[in-house]
Amino acid sequence: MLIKRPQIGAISENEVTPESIYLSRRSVLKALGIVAASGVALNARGGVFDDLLGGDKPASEAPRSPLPYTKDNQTHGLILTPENKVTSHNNYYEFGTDKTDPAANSQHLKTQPWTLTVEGEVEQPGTIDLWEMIHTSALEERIYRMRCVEAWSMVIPWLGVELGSILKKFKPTSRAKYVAFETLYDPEQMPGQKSRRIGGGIQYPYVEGLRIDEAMHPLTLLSVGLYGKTLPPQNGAPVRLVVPWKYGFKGIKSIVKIRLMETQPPTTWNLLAPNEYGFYANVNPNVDHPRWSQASERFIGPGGPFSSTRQKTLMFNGYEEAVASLYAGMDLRKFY
Ligand SMILES: Nc1nc2c(c(=O)[nH]1)N[C@H]1C(S)=C(S)[C@@H](COP(=O)(O)O)O[C@H]1N2
Ligand SMILES: [Mo]
Repeated sequence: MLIKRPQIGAISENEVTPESIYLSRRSVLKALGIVAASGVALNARGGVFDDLLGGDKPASEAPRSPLPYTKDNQTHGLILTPENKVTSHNNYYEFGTDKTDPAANSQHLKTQPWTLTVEGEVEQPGTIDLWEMIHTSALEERIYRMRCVEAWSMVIPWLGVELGSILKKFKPTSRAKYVAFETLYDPEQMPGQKSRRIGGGIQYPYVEGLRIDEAMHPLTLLSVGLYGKTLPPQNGAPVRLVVPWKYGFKGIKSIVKIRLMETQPPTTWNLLAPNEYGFYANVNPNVDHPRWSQASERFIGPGGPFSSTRQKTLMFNGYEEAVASLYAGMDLRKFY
């Protein structure tokens, strides 16, 4: 079996605190000699808690424009994570590995103009002028749960278009079995790509992938905004992927290239630690991460800057009815 049970001395489920979850993910990087131990304990802003939850106030913000969109009427009673938390507690290692680093370090990212290339197994490869797409598409709001593999979660009102509707325009061939995505590679703008210490030692550009049926699923969103406005840089401006039934790391940010492929593409976290992060990365409370439980999560919702609620993690992050059929007959412990 590929998934390891926690070993003696490892944290058990009921001992899991926000700090230990965070530190345990960082420890992969530490074991690889990438993150200095001293950097874990405290940061300049006053410690691990600040780091974990993000600042309460957003850092100096790049301008965001309001966008027209159709409201999501299927919120299923979800409580939204406040906008200031969505935009101040982030993972975007190109701008640093602490939760507050992306908001602090990404505000000057140049997002205009922006070209998205679509190539590979398509009859009509080409490019998308991203801002033209934003201004000419019927944008939808989608209120989705977001579950990070580190066992924290949010509920975010995204704006975007179904990825499938975009891909169809390029006419995928019958050989298109997978879709690969790539983030901008620009070390001059992204300090984490210049320095292994800042960027956590992952390989850049950040790459991700989906099976073609996952990419075509109506829940899969190419997102260009949140909370009614364009995306802030720290959340992946100007365009990122949102796949709500998968762990957050599948949601690749600031995408410049989409390639349809016959074979399964490599993915960033899987390249770094293949026994811990799989290609599928479907949210699954029954398949633990080798070093921590995935049965529950810390929901970052309304309330003070340090408040969060422990809740059960749902199969496929609550989207089981919509997506379980994609994995019929698959061993989800093997294909984690
Ligand atoms: N290019 C890039 N995309 C990325 C990441 C990253 O480090 N680089 N982090 C991923 C992880 S681990 C998560 S949980 C989500 C976080 O998205 P958010 O900051 O908008 O909540 O982005 C994902 N996309
Ligand atoms: Mo994540």
